[in-house]
Amino acid sequence: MTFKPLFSLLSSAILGLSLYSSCAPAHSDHHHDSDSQIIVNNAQVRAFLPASQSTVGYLSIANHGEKPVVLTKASIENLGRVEIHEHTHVNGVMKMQQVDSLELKAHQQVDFKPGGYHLMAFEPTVPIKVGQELKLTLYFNDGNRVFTQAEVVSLESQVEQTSQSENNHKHH
Ligand SMILES: [Cu+2]
Repeated sequence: MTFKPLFSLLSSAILGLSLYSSCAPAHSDHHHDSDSQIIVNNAQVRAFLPASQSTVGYLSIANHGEKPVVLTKASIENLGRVEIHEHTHVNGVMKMQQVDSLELKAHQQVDFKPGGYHLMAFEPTVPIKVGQELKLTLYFNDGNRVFTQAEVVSLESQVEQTSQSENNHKHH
């Protein structure tokens, strides 16, 4: 029978394919395990306003994996301290508070945006300027780390982008 050799041929072809596909995504980081499927997009940090001790950062994180992941920490190049914050409504008043971790369920995406989750950054070690790209690292509780580049934007361009997306929402 030709079944056996055909089968082994087939399985080695499948093996070759899956090896190929696991290598195919262009990961800039080779430390994390190959089954990590966390995609970070649109990272931006606002330049510090005059006399301000803190600034804010936004991004979107998507977990394309089959398992939940827990974000525990973020860091940004040239910024001494970064916290993960959320906004909550307490008796009609919007407040923000630091969170220790943020779980993303399988196939869940979380957008950090005004009025929701956001990063707060403090203590710049060197002045940061509009147009710069700063390395942003996200740390997960399984030891996984994901890197992205965050663009430093001005308050003006951030407000513009935000009001644009709010306008888009109104038309939906
Ligand atoms: Cu905050």
